[in-house]
Amino acid sequence: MARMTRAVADVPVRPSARADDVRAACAGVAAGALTVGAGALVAVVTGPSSDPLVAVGAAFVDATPGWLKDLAVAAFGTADKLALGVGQALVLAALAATGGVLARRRWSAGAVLVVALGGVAALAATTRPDAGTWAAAPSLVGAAAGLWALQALLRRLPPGRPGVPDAAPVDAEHDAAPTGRRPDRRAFLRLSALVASAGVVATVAGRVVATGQRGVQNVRAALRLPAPARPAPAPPTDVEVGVAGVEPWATPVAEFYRIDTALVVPQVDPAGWRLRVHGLVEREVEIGWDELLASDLVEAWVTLACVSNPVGGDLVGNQRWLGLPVREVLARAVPTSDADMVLSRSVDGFTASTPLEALTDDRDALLAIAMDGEPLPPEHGFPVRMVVPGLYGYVSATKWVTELEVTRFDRAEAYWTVRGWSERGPVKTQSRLEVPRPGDTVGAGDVVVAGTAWAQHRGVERVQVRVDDGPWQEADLAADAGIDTWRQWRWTWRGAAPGEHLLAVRAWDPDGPQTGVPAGAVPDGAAGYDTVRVVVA
Ligand SMILES: Nc1nc2c(c(=O)[nH]1)N[C@H]1C(S)=C(S)[C@@H](COP(=O)(O)O)O[C@H]1N2
Ligand SMILES: [Mo]
Repeated sequence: MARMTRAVADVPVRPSARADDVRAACAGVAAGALTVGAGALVAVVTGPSSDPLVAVGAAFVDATPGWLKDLAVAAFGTADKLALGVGQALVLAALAATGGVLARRRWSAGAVLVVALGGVAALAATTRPDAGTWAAAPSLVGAAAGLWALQALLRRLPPGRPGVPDAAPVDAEHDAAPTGRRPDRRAFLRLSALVASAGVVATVAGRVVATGQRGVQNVRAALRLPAPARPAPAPPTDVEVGVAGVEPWATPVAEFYRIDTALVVPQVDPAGWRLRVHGLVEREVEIGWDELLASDLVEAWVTLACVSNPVGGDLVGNQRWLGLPVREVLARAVPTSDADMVLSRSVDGFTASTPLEALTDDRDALLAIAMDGEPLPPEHGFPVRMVVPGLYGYVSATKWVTELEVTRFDRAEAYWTVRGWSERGPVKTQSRLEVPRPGDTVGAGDVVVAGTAWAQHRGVERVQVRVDDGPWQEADLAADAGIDTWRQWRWTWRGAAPGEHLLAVRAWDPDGPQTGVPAGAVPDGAAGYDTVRVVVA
């Protein structure tokens, strides 16, 4: 017994003090969960973007340097929002645990941390582009609830623990005879778990109610779309090459890639939607939803691509869009002769810089209200978004759009330009090898190779395939549905010999073949040949 006491005394912090710290950390995490939950409940009244977690996350997204965001997209792809949420939860849990430990030693230290965090969240919420008058309320109420819970829990820390490390002589007896305190510990843990669960339930309930209540799902479901004044021509019947494993020519809406900075999908009621056109114009123009619906709408197939799409990647999709040509709204506003750019802005503060010319020439640049004959899904920009053939989404495809500022490239910068991406983003001519897939083993003899190529608003003229260091060979193109959409291709590899081979593909637009020089996505889109390594058995 004496030897044991000796051994324990060599440790600078008494085990009992350490156990108290662990409990205080638990109290901190539980109080943290309650903070978040209370915030989420208040946000039911004050709006989803005022939810402390959402507001801090959104501010973080906007403040993240471009390279880090690119890294996140590269690592997590379209799951980047989930990754952010998990990261946020871990950081918050660590801070909350620290707050608990601090507060046990010195209440004011823990309290300062809680108040500081609440203040940061309140600041983030009030500075969001769509912040309402009461945006700070969820964070402040949350912080108050957290303080209250933390104090209540720390008061119930099991007794008989002086607490401060080394403050008391080690009392092995004390730890060796816990029988009397066990119920206290249990009660404390039970209470902590209860507070934590209340926080989690409140968070989930708050989020669900907030989105459901403000949700535009019902409005969207009841909408009747007008018939297009100019319907899209039906795509040619042989627009697909008929090879299993090639992506469908028309991307199903449910599978259409989604990229945006919005942590909660903006819920925009069409009844209140307005588009304001201002800046370098002879007269400001405003147009509402009813007026938009009453206009002559046109329909067009357009392939939309993300600048972050890696070579061979799937951040690209083709759909039939219905909308009002942007040039008609601009024609009413009459841009002045010195204007060369339109900065479109969304409800949540995203901006894109589109060359004025791309919005006034004869291409189908649309204020789109539908894809695949249905109102836009909320995550794709309901009720109105832009779609501009030939340009990456980040400089053209503003979702939840409410503002067009006619301006100049030397006068204004868009969301991604500030973060290191090019101010202009014409889509690079690209081709993708979809069959066979990397690592596939194929039988010797004739092997079907197929995929998709795009060169929006220029048109895919040829596609060629190369095996190892052999010559480029001409692939067959599927039917042409216009220069704004992608085009499928196939090629039969005759007499494929056993062994490992590297297939490469390249597309041609009217200016020649796409570049084979590899480039990463930053600053203006990935380049290089898509290659696939296969084994011929
Ligand atoms: N409001 C808003 N619009 C936006 C974005 C955004 O972050 N916010 N991202 C753009 C980018 S980078 C792309 S690639 C397209 C993607 O459109 P989708 O999600 O409908 O496929 O939306 C564009 N429009
Ligand atoms: Mo994008």
